[in-house]
Amino acid sequence: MEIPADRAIAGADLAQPLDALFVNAPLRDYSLRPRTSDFTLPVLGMGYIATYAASQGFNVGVIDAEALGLGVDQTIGIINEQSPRWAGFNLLAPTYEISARVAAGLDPGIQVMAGGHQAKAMPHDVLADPRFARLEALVLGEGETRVIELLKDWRYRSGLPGVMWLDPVMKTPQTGGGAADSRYLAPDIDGLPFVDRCFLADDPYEAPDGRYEASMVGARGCPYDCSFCGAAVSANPDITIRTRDPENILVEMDELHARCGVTAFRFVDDLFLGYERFIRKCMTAFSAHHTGSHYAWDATGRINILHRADDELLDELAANGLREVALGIESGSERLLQYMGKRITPDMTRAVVRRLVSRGISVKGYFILGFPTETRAELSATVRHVYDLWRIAESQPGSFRASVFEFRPYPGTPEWQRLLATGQYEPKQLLDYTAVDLTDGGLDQAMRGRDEFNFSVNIQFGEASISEVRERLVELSREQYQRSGTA
Ligand code: B12
Ligand code: SF4
Repeated sequence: MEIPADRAIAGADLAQPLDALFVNAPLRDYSLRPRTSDFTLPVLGMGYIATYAASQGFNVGVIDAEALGLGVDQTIGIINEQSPRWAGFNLLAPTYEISARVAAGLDPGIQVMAGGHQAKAMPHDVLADPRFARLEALVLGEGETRVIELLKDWRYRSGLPGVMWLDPVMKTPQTGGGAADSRYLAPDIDGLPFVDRCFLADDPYEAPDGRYEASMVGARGCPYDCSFCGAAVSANPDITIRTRDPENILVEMDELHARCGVTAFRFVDDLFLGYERFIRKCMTAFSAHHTGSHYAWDATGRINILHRADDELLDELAANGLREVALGIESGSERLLQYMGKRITPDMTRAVVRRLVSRGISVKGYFILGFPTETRAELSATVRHVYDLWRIAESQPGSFRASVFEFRPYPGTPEWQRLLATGQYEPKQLLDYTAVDLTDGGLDQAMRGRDEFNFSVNIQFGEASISEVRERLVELSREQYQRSGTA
């Protein structure tokens, strides 16, 4: 399907010359097999950058090729047609290849900048990739303030900390210096303008229940070190972990309500309900604003923290409108949880889920199947754990839903280092992500909604074979679909 540029590009004035287009690459080339899922979370990181750039007078736009289900050539065509000064990419490990193909197809007059998790995990590989020959700035970490400096005058990139490029003559990697100014590396998240939703493809969006919902970021960084996670503290040494002032969060919520009628919010942070002190501070502010009487909100949380929380705090969360908490449950095996560095046990999870759903707070649990060293018995324990949690939530005011993934390694994470240290794998093999069609060509309704999450490096990491792992994944996703109509 052809999408005209004015529908594909969000937020820019296309009648004027464009300073930058920020591009979220599609997970796969949707011209080959169309996208089957019709919902995706917004690209808030690029939304923040675009909003900040616009506030400084630049004409910028965002193309969310994932949300729009665009093909590679289509994405290239739209960018070239608009001919911006800069194209900016958010590189994630599984979308790197496609981002590189898009970058390679751009007209020579367009300068390229890139950021995101993969940029920071493998900067030298990105700089050496011939498809990124026009990469003038690789920005490690939070982009807002450094992107603005680049848009003003990129020749001063040498003064920007954490900005890398290839020396044009020597072809050696260079890194900008300058004082490690917190303005650049950790912008004041209470001082940044709220994300202008004109840059997002589908946010706020109308949920099936008729409510308008919007996604938000309440904190940056995570202090935990779960071995598989791209947000793990050891994979993000550049990030200063910080939370927004609850009052600042409330002002954004009220503004979204006033402007767009939003009454439900989703905090997509790595970890929002991650520290007891912050949760208490937030709940004091939310209670004072009677947030629960007019808004509902969803958030990420941590089982060990919620396990320690007393009943009063959980009651306060429920009263303040907490609708669903997303928890990394990962496995039903205590050994494997320890191996992942999760700092939780299956008993703890059962207790937390029981306490939350009995208060009307729903739980979305994330699980990983096929983890390195996982035995068949451990895989079965995880499947049993999911059934246990469904049972615990039966006839409670809150519900439980399971979101199940096949393990895949991300560069820079502790698990990536551990896999490479075994000597059995090459980085190239571990980066060979391919989409797996479990939708039966789009026919299997139960698997369609989560199609974008089904991709794999096709390596057996545990005792069970890949097909056994996928069978269990499909079984659990189907069962979840039967129970709630979503997977
Ligand atoms: C919301 C979310 C999504 C949303 C939106 C993704 C997006 N592209 O922004 C959706 C659901 C679409 C999504 C999908 C995927 N996600 Co996701 N997602 C997240 C989550 C939970 C929050 C992201 C967020 O909004 N952060 C807050 C903002 C402020 O930070 P940010 O996005 O990192 O952006 C800042 C910097 O990275 C940088 N930056 C970002 N873009 C750019 C661009 C330029 C040009 C520059 C210079 C800088 C720059 O500046 C931004 C502002 O400070 C993160 C967890 C996390 N730690 O970030 C995972 C995370 C980023 N996702 C991840 C993955 C793997 C994916 C998928 C590939 C896999 C999948 N299918 O699940 C797909 C990719 C599809 C796609 N092309 O978008 C991994 C990345 C791991 C890795 N090493 O690559 C993470 C870290 C999850 C994890 N814990 O492992 N995701
Ligand atoms: S899984 Fe959650 S708690 Fe663990 S490092 Fe990632 S974001 Fe933090």
